[in-house]
Amino acid sequence: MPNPDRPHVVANPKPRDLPAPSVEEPVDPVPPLDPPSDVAAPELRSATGRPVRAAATTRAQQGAFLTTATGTRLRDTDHSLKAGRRGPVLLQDHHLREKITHFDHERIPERVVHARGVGAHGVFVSNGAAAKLSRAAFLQADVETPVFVRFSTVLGSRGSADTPRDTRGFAVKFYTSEGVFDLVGNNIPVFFIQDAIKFPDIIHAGKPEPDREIPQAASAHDTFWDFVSLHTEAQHHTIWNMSDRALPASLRTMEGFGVHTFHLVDAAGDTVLVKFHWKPAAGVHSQLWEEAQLTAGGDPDFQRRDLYDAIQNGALPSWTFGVQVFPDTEDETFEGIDLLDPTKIVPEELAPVQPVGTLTLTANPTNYFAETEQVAFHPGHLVPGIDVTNDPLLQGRLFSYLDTQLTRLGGPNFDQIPINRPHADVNDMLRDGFHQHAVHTGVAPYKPNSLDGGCPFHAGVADGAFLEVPSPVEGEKVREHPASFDDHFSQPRMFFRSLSPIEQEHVIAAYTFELSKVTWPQVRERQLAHLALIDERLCAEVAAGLGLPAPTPDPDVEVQDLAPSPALAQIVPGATYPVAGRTLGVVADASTRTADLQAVIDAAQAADLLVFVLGPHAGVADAADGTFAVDKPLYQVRSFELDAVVLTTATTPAADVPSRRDAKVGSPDHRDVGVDPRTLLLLSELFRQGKAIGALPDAAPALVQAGIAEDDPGVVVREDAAAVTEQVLALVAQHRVWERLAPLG
Ligand code: HDE
Repeated sequence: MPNPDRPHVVANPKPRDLPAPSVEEPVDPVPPLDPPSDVAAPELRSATGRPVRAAATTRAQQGAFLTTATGTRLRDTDHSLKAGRRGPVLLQDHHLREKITHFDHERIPERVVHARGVGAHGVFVSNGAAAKLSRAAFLQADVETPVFVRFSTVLGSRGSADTPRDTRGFAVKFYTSEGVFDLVGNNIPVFFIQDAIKFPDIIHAGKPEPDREIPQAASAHDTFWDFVSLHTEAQHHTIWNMSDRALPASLRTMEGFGVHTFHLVDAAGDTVLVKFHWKPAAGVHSQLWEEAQLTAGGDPDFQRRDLYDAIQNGALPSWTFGVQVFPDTEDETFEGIDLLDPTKIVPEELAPVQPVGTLTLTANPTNYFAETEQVAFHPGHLVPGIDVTNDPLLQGRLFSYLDTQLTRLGGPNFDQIPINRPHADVNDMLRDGFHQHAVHTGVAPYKPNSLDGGCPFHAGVADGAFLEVPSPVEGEKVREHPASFDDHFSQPRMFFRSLSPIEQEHVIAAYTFELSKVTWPQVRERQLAHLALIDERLCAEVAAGLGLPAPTPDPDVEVQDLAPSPALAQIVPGATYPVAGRTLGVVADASTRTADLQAVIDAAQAADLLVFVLGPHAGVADAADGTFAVDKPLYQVRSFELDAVVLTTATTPAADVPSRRDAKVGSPDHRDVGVDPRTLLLLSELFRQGKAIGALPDAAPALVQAGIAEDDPGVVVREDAAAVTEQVLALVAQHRVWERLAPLG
């Protein structure tokens, strides 16, 4: 137990502000606890969009006593109703049957794609720059619009890990005064396919193979590569998926893209074409493949935890919303790029992203199922001032997202689920159906009518009606795409050649790893032929890793040498980013001085980092002159959880080392060096992952044993604990110590 007379150091992330539970089961009836302050719930609106004046918790369970679903109080939920203590259960036990029946139906079908997701509430504040382009009310200057955001992976099931190599969904629901606008985007600006009719094909190819249902949440398998190597329009998205973009370090460090081109329409009916972008304030940052793999095993919930923790601790994630703007010309191209082709980007150097507002995530959901699982996005949820284009991928999506909710959310009334309710009046003449929450009045849900006084009436443009862009349409019915969709390799080449050398190495490693998992040599060979078209070196390096000859590029395929786009590289030498919400480990043990430990914690917390004290065991541990609370014992912590570390001590082997209960202890030789082997493992992993390492002089022996020199890049050894921490934070601001990851030679 901690000695109250000795200094005691605690560095936990702020606890949720809930009353501490008692050890004994409480027996005095109390009403349900209020939710903690870091969460929010969908704003209280009626099923038809009107604000409801009631406390936010009105929707949650009420009263101190256990009841049936219909409010009858119950005296026992631990025993079924039996004919005698040892007798059979009676069919008349309505409580048992209600409880079990409801439980049997607790699960709904997970999303066919994007099943694994995490959501948060937030606010979007427009800066007004888009007001000249669009009449949408939420884009006018200084308008604040509540939003709900859901991030997701694409391929894995709902229980899969957060960190596979995959595209991430970035879906934003704006509850505007003119109805809901959903921007259902991804963290990669292009898509695998140009036409929605191919969506089942790419997803069937990417999902676990149907015979054995493996691999889970991974593209490194035969069917994925079979498809993308045959359907070559997938090559651009595939190279993005092989890049660091597919391994975001945190959901807070992802860019987002609307992918398709949209119309913006101003008050006069004039239109422009735009592409939507989200730029993270924290900068674009990714995990290394080693980290992603360790994370999937060590903490499959890593990214949702990171998002929740950041919001709970006030390091509020934020993004700038921006648009690339193009004239709405008849041919719908810009600088020769077909704006209807979702496998193409427009480089930012040709059309800069113009900021139009800021999104800030402010609260975690109160209930995962009610909000994150039941939220239903739909690219057809549009508001006046924003309209779709003829992008054939977007056109198919306009059908799909309504259709899928019928099965997933059990009927056509999913817009009435609290998280989906609009913040605008609804008078839609849609009636009945499963789970109808509205109690509609009147007798005439049809138009024209006179019996309900003619209500509802058509709105004119002056009343804020949605007006489709009146684009002329003509043509023969064909199952064909325009010739401009045919270039599948020039932009992948531009992408690869725009990356920094470190990112290029990661792309090479990713293709090599993934193709090494492909069992059919024919598929490897086919994909290598495409890499030859993208970039000779990329192809040669991957081929070498696979032990195959590098093919020569097919002379019949014309690939353009487009100018590189520096904006595509995410590693920008010298760039710094906010450190709020990043993680620091502080290693301490019985030789640590509490003042040093406290100084590290204070300096890091002053910069809003999450600080974890790493110690020899859980609970409270002894320091040289006091005690400290351990957040993560050495047997539990792993490098992927930390952005940097500061050692106040070299650590002597903890009490559990001799038992070798923890496999990380490794070989018995470690015992001879007098340093806990887990500290050495942590240091060597952090070092090779390019993370900052700080140490007080007492900790220097651990660096020596880990083979790290004091003058290695990103290593800080100093007397003053606060000064060490400051320097470490300056390194964290660069995301990583890139010198350590630069290709050798
Ligand atoms: Fe989706 N997609 N998608 N998709 N998509 C779904 O809708 C679909 C596409 C995206 O967090 C589904 O409610 C088709 C592109 C996100 O709830 C489904 C096509 C982009 C999410 C569906 C595409 C996306 C989805 C599954 C080809 C980026 C998760 C459950 C035309 C611009 C939203 C659901 C959330 C979800 C269909 C292509 C993004 C089946 C047919 C391109 C972020 O309706």
